Amino acid sequence: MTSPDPQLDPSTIAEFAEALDAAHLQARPIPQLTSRVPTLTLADAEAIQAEGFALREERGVQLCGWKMGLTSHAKMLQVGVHAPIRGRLGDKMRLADGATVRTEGFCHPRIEPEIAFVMGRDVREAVSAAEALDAVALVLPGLEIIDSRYRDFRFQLADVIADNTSAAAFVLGGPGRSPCELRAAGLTLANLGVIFEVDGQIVDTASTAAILDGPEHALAALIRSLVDEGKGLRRGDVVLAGAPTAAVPLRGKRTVSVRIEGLGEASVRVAAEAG
Ligand code: OOG
Ligand code: MG
Repeated sequence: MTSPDPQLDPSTIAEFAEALDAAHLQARPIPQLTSRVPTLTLADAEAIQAEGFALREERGVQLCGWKMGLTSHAKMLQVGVHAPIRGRLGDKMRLADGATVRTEGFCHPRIEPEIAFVMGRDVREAVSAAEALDAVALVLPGLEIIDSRYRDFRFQLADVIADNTSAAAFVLGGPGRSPCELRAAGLTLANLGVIFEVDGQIVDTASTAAILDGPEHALAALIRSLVDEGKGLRRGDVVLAGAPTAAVPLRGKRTVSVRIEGLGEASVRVAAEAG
């Protein structure tokens, strides 16, 4: 994933990062960047994502990890983009397990199940999936709220990368298990059952096998892409592996939860919208 240099000039990159940031702050979606610049490259998109996150950092947000997205066929089919992507997680995106979410602050929020990793040590070089898992302290059930800052939740690959892969909020549930504890319990990370429930009804089920060749491969792919750019993961970083099922719209729902075999569950409540 070594990116060539951006094609756009720095002022256009800054303008696009600010437009996406304003869409996020005002919960008002904007036209896709590729409708203005059809030749937007992935390097441009990465630069816009980095610059957009820097704007958040200026407001006091701290990077607390990374997310992989579009790592399952269910997700790729849902959004029509067929390549894994990588986005930044900020500490203010994290909600407590069981938190009540207000949907007014989002453009068109959706929610999806996630497998989350909490890193037990720094990783600064490319590793195999097994080695990546060795650096993990805890594997947790999670939920991610995604919110495209583009109209109609439609985008091409470069658009969604520029938009920090639709990252909006996430919840880590529990109790979770370390990779060792999972193995000792006879469970395989790459084949855990996932049950996704909305308002007490099962809306989807999956296996973690839906995520690449298993969630640890998403972690290893993330590490490779970071190391390519001279970055890495730090102890304590959170990594989301990508949803194994399609996402569902959050508005109008009351409760959403995920149960993952051997890991426990995560949930949110949804506040009724005023008016
Ligand atoms: C892109 C984000 C994808 C996942 O888990 O696959 C993602 C989107 O669906 O808007 O977070
Ligand atoms: Mg996700």
